[in-house]
Amino acid sequence: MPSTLTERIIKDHLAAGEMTPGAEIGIRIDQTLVHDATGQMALLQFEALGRPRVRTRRSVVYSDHNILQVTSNNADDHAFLRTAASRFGMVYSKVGNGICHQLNLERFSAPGETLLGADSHTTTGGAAGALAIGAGGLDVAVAMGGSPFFLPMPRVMGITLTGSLRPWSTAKDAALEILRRLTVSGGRGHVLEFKGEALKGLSLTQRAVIANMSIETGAVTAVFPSDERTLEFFRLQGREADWKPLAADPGARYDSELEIDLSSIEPLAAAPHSPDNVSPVRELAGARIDQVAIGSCTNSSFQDLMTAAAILRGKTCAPHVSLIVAPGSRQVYWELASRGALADLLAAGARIMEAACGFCNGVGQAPPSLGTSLRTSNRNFPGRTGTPSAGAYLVSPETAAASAAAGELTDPRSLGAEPPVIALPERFRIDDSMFILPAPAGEGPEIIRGPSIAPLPLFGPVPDSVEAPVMLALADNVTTDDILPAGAHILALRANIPAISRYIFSNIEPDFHLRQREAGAGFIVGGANYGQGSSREHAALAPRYLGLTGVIAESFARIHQANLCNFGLLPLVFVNPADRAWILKGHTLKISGLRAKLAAGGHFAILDETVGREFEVRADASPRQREMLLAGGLLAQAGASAA
Ligand code: MIC
Ligand code: SF4
Repeated sequence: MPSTLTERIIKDHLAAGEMTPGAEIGIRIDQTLVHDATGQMALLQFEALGRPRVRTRRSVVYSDHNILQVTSNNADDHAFLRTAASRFGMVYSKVGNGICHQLNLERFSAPGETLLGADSHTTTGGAAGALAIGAGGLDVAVAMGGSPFFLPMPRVMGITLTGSLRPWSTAKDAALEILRRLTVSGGRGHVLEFKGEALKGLSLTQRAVIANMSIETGAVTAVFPSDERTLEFFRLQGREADWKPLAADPGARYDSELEIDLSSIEPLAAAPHSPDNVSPVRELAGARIDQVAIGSCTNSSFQDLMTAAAILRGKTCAPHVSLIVAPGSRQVYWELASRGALADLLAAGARIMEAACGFCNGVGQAPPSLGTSLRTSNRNFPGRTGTPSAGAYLVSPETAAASAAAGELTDPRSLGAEPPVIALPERFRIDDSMFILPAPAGEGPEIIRGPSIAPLPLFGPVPDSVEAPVMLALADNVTTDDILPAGAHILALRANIPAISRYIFSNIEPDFHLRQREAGAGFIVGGANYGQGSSREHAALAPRYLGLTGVIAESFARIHQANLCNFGLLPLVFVNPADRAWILKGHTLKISGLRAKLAAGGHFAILDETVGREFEVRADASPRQREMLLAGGLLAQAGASAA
């Protein structure tokens, strides 16, 4: 049977299970990545699992998120990551080297390999023909130890691209068009596999923008074939030897199909507060803006920033607008500097940031209260900018640059018929000196544990009976930014669960943590696609630490569902979704004989004692995950002990 590219890579890496869509499979992982928001926990967990050294082909720890250093926490975290990485056999990427996904593409991506990253935008690696998947830190820790990564066998959505992008329409607009069509949940359970004649017209950098934002549709990941355009990028990186061609077999069958004519796409923007709230820029033109931020792992490549600089050359950023530019990597930074583009940006009044995530998840550059930010990043969830009352539009670098000069949301086509043409060098400047190689096996430094690193919390088994309140009843598409908000002050606590737990649901109810602690146990009621967005396992780990028992929802986002199971929190789905309407905040729910019910398949009734009515739920958990839940989570099941 002819295989899709997705099936081909999975087949090559299959370690457990059968490739039946929806059934749990285990796949072997070639490469992993973690960073300084997820890596502290992942490395503590790796240590607790008792593995002396990683068993992957390559594992990299990046410092790119937690960079503001307002207190000593960030630097303490980095010292921990650097020394633990060296000891455990991982490459460490220093602060200033760039954003993990951009760096992975530049230096480590490999067609046909699997990459598991403790970051949802690991999907970016699909641009180079890898099966690149985001997961919680604990799942990545397990994979670093050489064990398979488990996930439901994805369905494959074939997305055929036809035509070619018109002047001023970009890969970002194509990514937004996909979101407009699929919404933030339309990709759930699927790998988006790209094909079609139009691929010839898309560079790896453009493909990366689309692969990056595929996670916003809820997809497992996206994958592009590895072809001449892929080779072109590998040449620029001096890595021709890492390239190989890869494509789906002719006649491969897809579970569903979508066709997108690139020539029909015009400049688009996702308006506050969801990446699928997409409209043509021309319909939104004139909207007030206070800030323009160009960068993030979506749009911070050489081509993106050179284009923005060329648009801004000779222009000045509007007086009321703060213009921020953050290159994706040191390589991009260097190329911008050596070609005079940095000077153009400076002359236009841009504030040049370090090569890191920065503004993208509220680490600095928070816009003013009730302000509006125009960003080239991938998420505009409420509060994501670091300012709870601000809103953000997601746009291309072209739209961002045009708008910065005009002082309002502006269609870049107003700048003339042809956008700037960016010539590529023969080869980018290669300097890997900010990647620190690990110490040889058996050697390595003492692991530095500064005051920012708290011991790993371990939890007991699921109780046999629960009587607990509904703590919150929430809408559809709850994001992990809602559960644990973004922002530098919160991110600085990623290695300290007791401290970070104070911020759980804090944008919804500032004192939620006190109420949850007092209640001891509790449930969250949610709608469809609960836990969409980031991979942060803290959004499961910290609620569990506060005593939460489980979440009852219509459906869960893949990564968050796995994180809930990993930390022994029950992910329960309504058998009859209409029940959600009458189960209100403050009601008391009762489950008895829970352990036996979970062991028997996890389909049972819950009594709402407040209204005296029962409703049915099903544990959204594989048999492996139900065992894990019974044990109290993955670490408890593995008999892990904290350092
Ligand atoms: C994000 O973009 O939301 C983050 C910050 O990169 C997260 C990682 C995290 O919060 O730990 C992600 O995408 O997984
Ligand atoms: Fe960093 Fe933003 Fe990309 Fe997340 S989405 S990895 S915060 S740049």
